[in-house]
Amino acid sequence: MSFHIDPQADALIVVDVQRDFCPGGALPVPNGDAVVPGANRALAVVPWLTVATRDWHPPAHCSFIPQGGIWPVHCVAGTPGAAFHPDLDVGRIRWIVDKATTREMEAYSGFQGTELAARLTAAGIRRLFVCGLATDYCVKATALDGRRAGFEVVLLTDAIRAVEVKPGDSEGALAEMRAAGVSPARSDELRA
Ligand code: VGL
Ligand code: ZN
Repeated sequence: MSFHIDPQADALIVVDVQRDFCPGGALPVPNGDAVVPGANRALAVVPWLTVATRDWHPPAHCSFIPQGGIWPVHCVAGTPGAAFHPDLDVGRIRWIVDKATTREMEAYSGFQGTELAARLTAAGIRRLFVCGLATDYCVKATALDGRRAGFEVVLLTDAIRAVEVKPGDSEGALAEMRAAGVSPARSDELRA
């Protein structure tokens, strides 16, 4: 199947492709860097609205273990670990959306506590292609919120990887997204 990109109505959302979520980082997603080729392929095809979200935490964020949270310290704003993966084609990214930027608020979704939905709607966007990290956290939350905000959502299944804290989390996340009307595609099925 191929997906013809409508420059006026389609947006790409690249979720949290940051060093800390890749091998060698503070909260590595197994094979996290494997999402980069597919993300770059999609970035090369979507001509206008390409968005990258960043997990962008203050140093004592509530999700961190020292603060009583469940995650190792990761993606602290402005640190090398919060930078995009060095191979991500950042030159093609039009908007950067930072999330979970205050100490007391966790946000897995790129829509939570941001202007993303309003900005996409104002730009006339109707369909979102979503890829990135991690399938079972920020990708899932972003895709589901995209549906709730009224967008058609297509998941680039070759360009996502899961944390899989518990075995089955990845499958569960895919099932939840499917049930919410998120449809699957591969990055090489996108056509200009
Ligand atoms: C994420 C755990 C904590 C993600 C962010 O991007 O999926 N996961 N913070
Ligand atoms: Zn985080």
